[in-house]
Amino acid sequence: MKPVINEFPSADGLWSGIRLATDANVEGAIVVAQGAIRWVGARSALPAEFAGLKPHDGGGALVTPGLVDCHTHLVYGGQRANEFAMRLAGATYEEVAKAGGGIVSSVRATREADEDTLFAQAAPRLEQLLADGVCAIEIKSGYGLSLEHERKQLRVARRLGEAYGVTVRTTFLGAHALPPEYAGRANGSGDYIDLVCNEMLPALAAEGLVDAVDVFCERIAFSLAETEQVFKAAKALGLPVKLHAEQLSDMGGAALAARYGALSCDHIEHLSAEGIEAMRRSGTVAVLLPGAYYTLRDTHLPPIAALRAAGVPMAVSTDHNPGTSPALSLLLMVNMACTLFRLTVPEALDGVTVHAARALGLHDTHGAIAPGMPANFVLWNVREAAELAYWFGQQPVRAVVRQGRIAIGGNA
Ligand code: DI6
Ligand code: FE
Repeated sequence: MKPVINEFPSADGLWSGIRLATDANVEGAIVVAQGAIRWVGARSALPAEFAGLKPHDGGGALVTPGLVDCHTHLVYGGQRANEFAMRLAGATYEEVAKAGGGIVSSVRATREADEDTLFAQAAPRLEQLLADGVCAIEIKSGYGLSLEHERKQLRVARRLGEAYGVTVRTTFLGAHALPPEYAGRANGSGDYIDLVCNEMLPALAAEGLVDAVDVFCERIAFSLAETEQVFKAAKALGLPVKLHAEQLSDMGGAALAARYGALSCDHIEHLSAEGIEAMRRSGTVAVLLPGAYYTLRDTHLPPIAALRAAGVPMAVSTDHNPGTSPALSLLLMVNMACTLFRLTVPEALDGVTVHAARALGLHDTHGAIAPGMPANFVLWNVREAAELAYWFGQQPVRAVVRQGRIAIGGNA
């Protein structure tokens, strides 16, 4: 497939007729040179040396940093609308999983699809997310559950990044579920985790396919001890870790992850006070996933007030996946983080920019508009930042500058 990025015009020049979300009452200006932010501030303070650069008129748009979707399972085969129906009829997520549905049914469909098929299925989903101003995205494996099929997923993730000119961070989630061929074996779970740690992870890391390592630590997935085994293997390879922690129950996963300096703990509906304190000490980001909470019709809220009081940075993400969060709009997650989780608007917007970048270890290059950083920013057709959380189902993007190119709204 032909890369689309080559068709995007350069964003180099002087962007004016914009209002920076940080100071929306005055006209702002951004200077982009060789794809990076050269200068940003009030138009009235623009140094004369930049005044003659190629002009880009923002038409009064509000500007924020490019959004970062820091937790997705974007690459998989098939879809699972049938399980949605089962749950509507009363089945729980855990019951669906035990009945042979759940993650394992996506594993079947993912194994059956070849790389090009997976790419073709994931590409339109990525395009939907990009249309909301996403400039960096995490994509996890975890629907292959064997070396060959995890490799295939991660390769597709890398190819998507290259084709669309979007920053992709790959996360190896081999410890997502027990593959069917290990289920029912005497030491199936232990044997599979050995395979994950001793064969799959080292091989995929050597191929440059792994930016971070994640585990689904849960009653229906992997234990705390198994999680630690995977973390040790990641650390031995110098890879950062993150964790699906305390989504359905308090397993103590967040405290463990914090001990390993985790970039983030995600879901965390059942996070304890000890978990919060551990995350605070280690600087671990709390990733909130309102799409999964909503889809599962969960009622156990993550401990937002306590996280806020402790000063733990909170990110917000789609958790896009075929089972529990078939969400394709990060802005909708901003709305839901406010309405369902009671984040303030600034918290929710920080959650999809600066804190989301931190959750991926990308805070030096994403989540802010600052001199020296690659140019990733969004022009929005709104008057004030609160509108980004207020409207839902609307697509207010006017233009997107991604990696120094005008990826959307090229005539701006
Ligand atoms: N937690 C989730 O919400 C997803 N994975 C995970 O560990 C669900 C994945 C799925 O149901 O396919
Ligand atoms: Fe997830």
